This record gives sequence, C-alpha cells and structure tokens, in this order.
Amino acid sequence: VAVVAALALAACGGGTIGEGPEGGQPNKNLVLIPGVKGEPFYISMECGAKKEAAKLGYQLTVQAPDRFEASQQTPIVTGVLATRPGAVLIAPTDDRAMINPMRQVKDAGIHVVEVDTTVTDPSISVSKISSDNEVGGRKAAETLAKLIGERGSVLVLNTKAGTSTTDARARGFEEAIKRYPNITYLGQEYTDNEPARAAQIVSGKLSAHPDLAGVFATNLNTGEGAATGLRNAGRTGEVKLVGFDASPKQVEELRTGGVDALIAQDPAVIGQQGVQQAVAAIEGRPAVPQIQTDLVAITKEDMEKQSRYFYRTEC
Ligand code: T6T
Repeated sequence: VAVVAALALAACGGGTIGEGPEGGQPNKNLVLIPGVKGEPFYISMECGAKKEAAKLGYQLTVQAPDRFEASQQTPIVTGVLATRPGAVLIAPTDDRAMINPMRQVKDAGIHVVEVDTTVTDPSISVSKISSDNEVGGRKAAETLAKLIGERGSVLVLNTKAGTSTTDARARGFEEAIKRYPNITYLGQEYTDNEPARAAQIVSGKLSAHPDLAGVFATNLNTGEGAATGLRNAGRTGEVKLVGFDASPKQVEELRTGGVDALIAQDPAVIGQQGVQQAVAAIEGRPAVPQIQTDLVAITKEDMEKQSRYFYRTEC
C-alpha cells in the first residue's frame, strides 16, 4: 500500500456529526455504499472493511444499489444521510452525477471516504483509496502486447463513460499500446457494464476484423462477457484476452484458458484502509488524502502463487 500524498488534517471540528458532541463519544456508525450489490469485487471490499471496523470497535453496515447506476445509488446516499452515521465510505458510480448527493453528506458534517471510484470534485472526501488504475491499464497493454507477439489489432472493452477507474485503465492502456509500432489500436467500446453486451461486441468486432489479435476488458463484467464472446465465436486462445479483476469465474477462465491474463486488485485492503481513514477523521486524527493499493498481473503459470488476490463471494 503506497501513501501517495502528504498527511492532511481531516476537517472535523467539535460538535460535528462525525465526531460527536464536544467532549462526547465519537459516532461509531459507518456505512459502506458499494457500486453494485453481490459482485465479488465489492464483497471482498466489504469483508476487509467489516473486519477492520470490528477490530476498531465500530459498526459497519452496507447498502448497495441493484445496478451500477447513479440513479439507483443516489436515493441510497440520501437515505443513509438521514440516518446520520459518523462516516460514509462510497464507491461512486458516476464521476459527475454523484457529486451533489455526496456533497450533501459532507455538508451535513458526515465524513466521506471514496473507495475504488471517485468523483471529479476532489474536495468532498477526506480520503481516496484505490488501485493505480492508469498503471493497471499500462500493465494490461504490456501483458497483451507480449501475448500477441507485439503485432496485430487490439480492442478495449470499457464499462460506462464516467466510471473513474475503468476510464483511467483505458487511458493507461491507450498510452502504453501506442509504443508498439506493429500493433493497431481499434479503439474502445462501451459495454454498459453488461457481460452480455461485451460478448455481443466481441462477436461483432470479430466479424468486422477477423484478424483481431487481442482484447483488453477493463473490469470483471466486461472480462466475463468477452470470454463468452470469444468462446461463442470459437476463437478462445487464438484471440488473446487480458481481463481486469479476479472473480471466481474469471479465475476459472484463467485456469481453463478462456482468458490469458488478469490484472487483479486488492479490494479487501481498499475496504480496510477506507475504514482506517474514516475512523481517523471521526476521531480527529489526520486522514491520508490518497492511498494506492496493490495491483498484480496474473497468468496461468503463476496463478497458484497469487491466490491471495482472488476475490471472494462471502466473508
Ligand atoms: O473493477 C471493479 C472496480 O474497480 C470498478 O470500479 C468497477 O468494476 C469493478 O467493480 C468490477 O466489476
């Protein structure tokens, strides 16, 4: 875990909701608002957060939207605000649409910590904890370039525009892939974070570009869908696929050759660090403004050694 910015004092004057009344007990209720319900990335984050909260004597509850959408996450944020927790840990589903709801939380004196994704307004949260997603995109480009012998056409499957993490991954990939003169970059396609849409796009691209050599899928859902798309077209193994994340399904695809490499994050540590920073802010200690957690490229050859990065479906 790298601390990438200097320590800064979290703003939390006496008498705020986060800190509790002057001389009173700190508010020990934390709420985690993930991007979507039931996804192994967020479940692993929740496991790390719950464990740390218990260790520090805090309560952590989780409220997630059914879909990765600002229109579903916004009413959850508003509802949580009414319950006046000490801090909210949130993975915003849109880097602009979530600014207003999150600002209302901050303005009510509740500390906000951003876990994984962020909004474009940097002044709302006391701390941001995530992988270095641009570096992750670069790692994906280098891994894919090697897998295709540094020649051929490649495609990026992104999720939804305005998702800070996957946008950064695509940016990192684009920047790095330009350095290979014999690789043609076909650009990126948005999948709406739907595996079925990712599978469909892969099939379409294979018809238009039968020489497609490689695909970078920027997250779990696009990766799972891309593997299905290649399988449906009978091109598994021949068209190389680099995914992001390490859900049980993605790990199984890696084991059986449906995907060639995965760039895995460490969501449990994102959750753990998120709680630590929220608690620091509540207790009036300095919060670290930005923390970067580990990323690792995993291939079939070294997957057993990297199993600590595999995501969980329950704590
Ligand atoms: O890749 C993760 C997360 O980092 C990203 O912000 C959204 O998608 C995931 O949750 C995986 O589906």
